[in-house]
Amino acid sequence: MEEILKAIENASIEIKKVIDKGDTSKSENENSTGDTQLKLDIASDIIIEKIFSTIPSIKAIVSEEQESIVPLHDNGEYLIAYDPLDGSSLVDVNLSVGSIYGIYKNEFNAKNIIAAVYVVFGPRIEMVVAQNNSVKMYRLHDGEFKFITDINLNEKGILNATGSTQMCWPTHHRKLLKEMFDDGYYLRYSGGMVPDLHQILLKGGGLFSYPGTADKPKGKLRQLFEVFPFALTYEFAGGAATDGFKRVLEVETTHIHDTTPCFFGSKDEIKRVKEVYKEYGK
Ligand code: FBP
Repeated sequence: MEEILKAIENASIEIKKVIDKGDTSKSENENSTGDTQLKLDIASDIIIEKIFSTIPSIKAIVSEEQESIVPLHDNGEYLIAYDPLDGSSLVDVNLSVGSIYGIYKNEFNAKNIIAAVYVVFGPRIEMVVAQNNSVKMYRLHDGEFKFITDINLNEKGILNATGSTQMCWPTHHRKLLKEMFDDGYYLRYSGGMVPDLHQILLKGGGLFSYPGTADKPKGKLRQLFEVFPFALTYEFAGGAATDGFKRVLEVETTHIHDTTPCFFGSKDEIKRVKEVYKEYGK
């Protein structure tokens, strides 16, 4: 695992150069979800694949930007699903973006995720590692990632970040959010999953949600590359993650690009989501 973390650190240093100097225009390709890929997405993907292909303990990888699983080393122990540059369209407006990695054993599914890493590219570059029931944050200083702090969520927070557009929210989601704002929650949403979830983790708690919507009944965020890694991170930090009804880490995967509705937060907010969804959701 140490060599994987080192590989992610090295890839992040390279990706930062691409963000700083890179071309933020669209490429001519679409990814498997039908999004037009930015040249930045492709460049970041190439950096990660090149570095991972040198690590013997990695058996196979799958990128959000690619169609299928790429086998690497037959005798490797780990499978890695990653989103090379989540929220890349925000680079153009100089908001934070991030990379997300889910580390699995045996098969790419929720049952088999054993560790997760994300890297935030903001005014600072920070890497958060969830493994062995703990969540640790590192920051890049003078070319090296240095340990900064353990991350632990409070039982309840004050931030509320929710995706999609209100026009497409189901009625029960609208009700949940209205009640939370009436209770004093602060709206905090940049449109980048990594910085939005990072903020909630570092400020002690709250709720991030991307529900099933009228236009995307199964949500937008992808299970293997985005949702499962953050679910593990939130659980290890003392919070929780649900699809509205059950733990996110009990959601079944039938295809590598499957999506799921998802809610991440401190325990109190997740309990609240489940109560509302149980009563009104389907
Ligand atoms: P991409 O994979 O297309 O970048 O989408 C992921 C994402 O940008 C997340 O980072 C973010 O939480 C979500 O989409 C925002 O979606 P919306 O604009 O619908 O709220």
